[in-house]
Amino acid sequence: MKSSPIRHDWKIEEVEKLFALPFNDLLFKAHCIHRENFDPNQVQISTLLSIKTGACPEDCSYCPQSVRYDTGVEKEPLMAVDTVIEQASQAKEQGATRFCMGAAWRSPKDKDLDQVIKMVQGVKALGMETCLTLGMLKKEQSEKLSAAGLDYYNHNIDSSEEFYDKIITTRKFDQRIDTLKNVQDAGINVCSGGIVGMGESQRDRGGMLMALANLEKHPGSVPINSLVQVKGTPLHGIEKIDALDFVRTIAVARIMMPESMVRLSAGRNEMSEAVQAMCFFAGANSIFYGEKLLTTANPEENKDMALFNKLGIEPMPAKH
Ligand code: SAM
Ligand code: DTB
Ligand code: SF4
Repeated sequence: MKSSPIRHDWKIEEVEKLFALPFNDLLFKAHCIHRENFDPNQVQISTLLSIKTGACPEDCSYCPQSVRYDTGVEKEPLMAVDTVIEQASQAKEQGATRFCMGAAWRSPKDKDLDQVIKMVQGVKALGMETCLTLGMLKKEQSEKLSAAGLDYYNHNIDSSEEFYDKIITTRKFDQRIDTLKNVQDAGINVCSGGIVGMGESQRDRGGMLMALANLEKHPGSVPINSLVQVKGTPLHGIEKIDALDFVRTIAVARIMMPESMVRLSAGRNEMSEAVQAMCFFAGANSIFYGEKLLTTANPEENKDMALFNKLGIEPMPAKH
C-alpha cells in the first residue's frame, strides 16, 4: 500500500507542521512519496509562448503585462495561427512535448477563442500536448475547448485566499475557483498553482497548497512560480524568498498532492543549479523549457540539457 493517500481534507495546522519539519525529514518524506508515484529521474518539459502580450486590464501586482504598470513590455495583438504552429514546431525540435499558449486577457472573447482553437488543433497535429492560459473561462467556453481536444488549462489561484486581495483586486479568489470547476467539469486536465516570494507568510504558502489539495480533485499539474521581479510592477523590490523555503514549498506540494505533476516554474533563471536539483529531489517533475517564459527570461535550452545530464535526468516522453 502507498504511504500517501489522496486527501482533500487538509487543515492549515497540519500543513504548517509539514513546513516546520527539519529540512532533511521533510525532503526525505517528499522524496519517498515522489518515488512511489513517479520515476524520479524523469522531468516533463513544456515550452511557453505568449500568443497575446500586454495591455491586460487586470491589476495583478506581480505581472509585467498589466496595462496599469509601466514595465516596458510591448503590447502585441493575438498572433496569427501559422506563426504559433511554426513556433510549436521549433519547440518540438528542441525536445518539448507540451506547448503552452498564454494570453494577457481577463477572459477570452468568443471570436478570439475561435482563433485559439485553430492553434490548439494545429499544435495537436504536430503530435504535441496542448495547454492554454487565457484567464477566466465560462462553462460553454471550457466545453468548446474540450471538444477541440485541449489537453490542459492553466489558471492559477496564485496565493492563499487570505493573502489574495493584497495582490489582485480586479477579480476574486472565488472566481478563480469557478473557472477551475468549469475546466474540470468539461473534462480538461487542470493546471493550477501559484507564486511565492510576494511577501506572503509560510502559513500563506501552506494556505495556497491547501486550497489546491482540498479541491474536489487535485490539479493534474501544479506550477510553483518564484516571483520574477519586474521593474515597474508594485512587487518589484520586495524581499526575496529564501531558497530553502522555496524548496520546502515544493516538498509540501509533493506530499499533499502525491500524484500531481509539480512544476518548478518561473524563477529558475535566478536559481542556482544546486537549488533546482534540490527541487527535483523534493518532488518537482516538470519545468518550462526554452529561453523565454511569457515575457521574462528562462534558462537557455542547452543550459537545461547540461543540468539534466549532470543529474542523470531524462525528459519525460509525451503520453500520446
Ligand atoms: N492572463 C491569464 C491569467 O492571469 O489567468 C493568463 C496568463 S498569466 C501571465 C499566467 C500566470 O503567470 C499568472 O497566474 C501568474 O501565476 C504567473 N505570473 C505572471 N507574472 C509572473 C511573475 N512576474 N512571476 C511569476 N509568475 C508570474
Ligand atoms: C505558470 O504558472 N507560470 C507560467 C505559466 N503558468 C503561464 C507563466 C510565468 C510568467 C512569468 C512572467 C513572464 O514571463 O511574463
Ligand atoms: Fe493579466 Fe494574467 Fe497578468 Fe493578471 S496575470 S495582469 S490577468 S496577464
